[in-house]
Amino acid sequence: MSGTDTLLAESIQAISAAEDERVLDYLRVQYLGKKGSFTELLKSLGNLPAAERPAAGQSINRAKKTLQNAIDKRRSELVIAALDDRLASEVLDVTLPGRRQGKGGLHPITITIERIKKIFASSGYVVAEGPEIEDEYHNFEALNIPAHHPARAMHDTFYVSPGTVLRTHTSPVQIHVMEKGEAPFRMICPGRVYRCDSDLTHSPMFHQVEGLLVDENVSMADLKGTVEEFLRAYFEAEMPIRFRPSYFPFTEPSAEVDMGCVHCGGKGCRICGYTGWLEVMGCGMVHPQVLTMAGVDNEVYCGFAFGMGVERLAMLRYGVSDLRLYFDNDLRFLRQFN
Ligand code: 2NM
Repeated sequence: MSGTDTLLAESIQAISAAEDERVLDYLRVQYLGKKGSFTELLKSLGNLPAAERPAAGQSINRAKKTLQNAIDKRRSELVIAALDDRLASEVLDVTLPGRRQGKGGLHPITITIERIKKIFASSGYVVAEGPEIEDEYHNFEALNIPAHHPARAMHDTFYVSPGTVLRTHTSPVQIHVMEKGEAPFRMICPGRVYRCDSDLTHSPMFHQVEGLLVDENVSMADLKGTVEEFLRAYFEAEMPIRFRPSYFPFTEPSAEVDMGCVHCGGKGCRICGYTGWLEVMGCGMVHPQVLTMAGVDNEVYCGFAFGMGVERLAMLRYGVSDLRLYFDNDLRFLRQFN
């Protein structure tokens, strides 16, 4: 075997064993570069007898071409192998489900207020809102609750400063509307109210919806029909209802509305205190004094009003057993309403 053949065999062997492009480039320079083995071989042609030089020269050039082809082939093998490695390590399964943005939802108290608003809106009631910080006049005096009246103590008021309170009910909103507008009125007032009272069944902040209708010849029968219709719509069922005489300074007469116990169906259980009835709202005919103070002529107009606790109504409808669940913001609880 000639020197050229030996060098070609050796170099081909080395090229096919090259494990990356860097090594391959190094070998190319070693064999074919300006000072490479094949170049040296060509330079040594001069040592041969003149007659042998053309054949030897051709043989070396053929070997160089063969080697260059081997280098090109090895290079493309390495490029493909590198690409296969990347494809294997950076594999992405496009059929996997995406990571979705979690969807928010409304709080059950908000859902309940919206439902109540919708029911009354269908009877022409407008929604009125007002400030949570009120003057004592609108929270008390205008509602026929004078200073030193026991009803003030009853309300466990939070005082912001002398003469200014956190509203203990949403009735002051109705007083504002009557003061500014002209009868007749038909409104519901949802919102936060505050009472210094906190235990298993009372939260210092809770939500109320109060309703007020003022017109000519409004009767207690209108009030009873309105309350009955509302509870039927709200609970989506025919509910047994009873009116029980009660007292509020701002209504006369006044009544407490009871509903057949949703838990025991009226048989009597722990929930209803073994009476078969649950208290769901208070109501009455607006006291003529309240109308007069708000600038409504009580010789022409009269009206009824009612008030209910949203948390309590939501508990009854959704079967929530603990008032505090509404304020914990535990997503496991909140998600059940959406
Ligand atoms: C209740 C019960 C009875 C009431 C009265 C008024 C106003 F402003 F017209 F005088 N608003 N709301 C009222 C009456 C509220 O809640 C238990």
